[in-house]
Amino acid sequence: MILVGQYDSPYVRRVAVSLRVLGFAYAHDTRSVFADFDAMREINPLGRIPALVLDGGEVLIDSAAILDWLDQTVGPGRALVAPAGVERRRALRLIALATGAIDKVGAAAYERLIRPAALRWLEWIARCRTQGEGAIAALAAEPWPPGENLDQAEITTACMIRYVRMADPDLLPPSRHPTLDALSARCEALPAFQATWPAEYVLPKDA
Ligand SMILES: N[C@@H](CCC(=O)N[C@@H](CS)C(=O)NCC(=O)O)C(=O)O
Repeated sequence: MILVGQYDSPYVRRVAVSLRVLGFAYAHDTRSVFADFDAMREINPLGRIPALVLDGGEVLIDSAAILDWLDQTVGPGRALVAPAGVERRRALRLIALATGAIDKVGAAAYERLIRPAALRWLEWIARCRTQGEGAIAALAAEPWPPGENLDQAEITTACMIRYVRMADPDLLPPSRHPTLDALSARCEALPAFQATWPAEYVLPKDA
C-alpha cells in the first residue's frame, strides 16, 4: 500500500505511526499537497492528505476513515481504539480534542503565516488559538499512564504535540504541561515515531 502525504502533517503522521505500530509495510509518496496540487487531486479529489492507496488500487481518504479501516482489518483484539463502552467513549473524546487542537492551531497558523499581513483577521486568530489552548489544557488534565500497548488517543495526541510545537510553539512551551511533555517523550522515543519525525513545518508558500 502507499501512504500519500508528508509527515509534517499530523494527520499523515498519525496514520504512518499506526501502520507501523500494527506492523503494516507501506511505500511513502511524499508529493506536496500544495506544490503538487493537481497530482494530489488525481489521488484525492479534495486535494488533501493523507490518502492510503490499498494494494488493489482502492483509495482511502481522511485519516479517521483510514484508521477505522486499519482497526477493522486487525480486529478488536489489536485495534487502536477500544471497540465499545466507556474506554471507546474516552478515546474518541481525547482524539476529538487532539484533532480539534490541530485544526484550530493550523487555521491560526495559516492566517498568521500565509495570508497577506493587510488581510489578517486578528480576532479570528485569537479565537482559534484560544480554542486550541483549551483543547490542549483538557488533554493535559488527563493522566496518560503508560499502558502495555500504545492506543490511538496517545498516538494522535503525541502527533498533535509535535505539530503545535512546529506551527505555534508559544502555545505549548516545554514545562507548561508536564503530562503532555511526558507523553510526547515516551512516544517520540518509539521506533514508529522516530521513523516519522517531522523535522520542520513546511509552509504552503514554501512547499
Ligand atoms: N479531516 C482530515 C484533515 C486532513 C487535513 O487537514 N490535511 C491537511 C494537511 S494537515 C491538508 O491536506 N490541507 C490542504 C487543504 O486542505 O487544502 C483528516 O483527518 O485526514
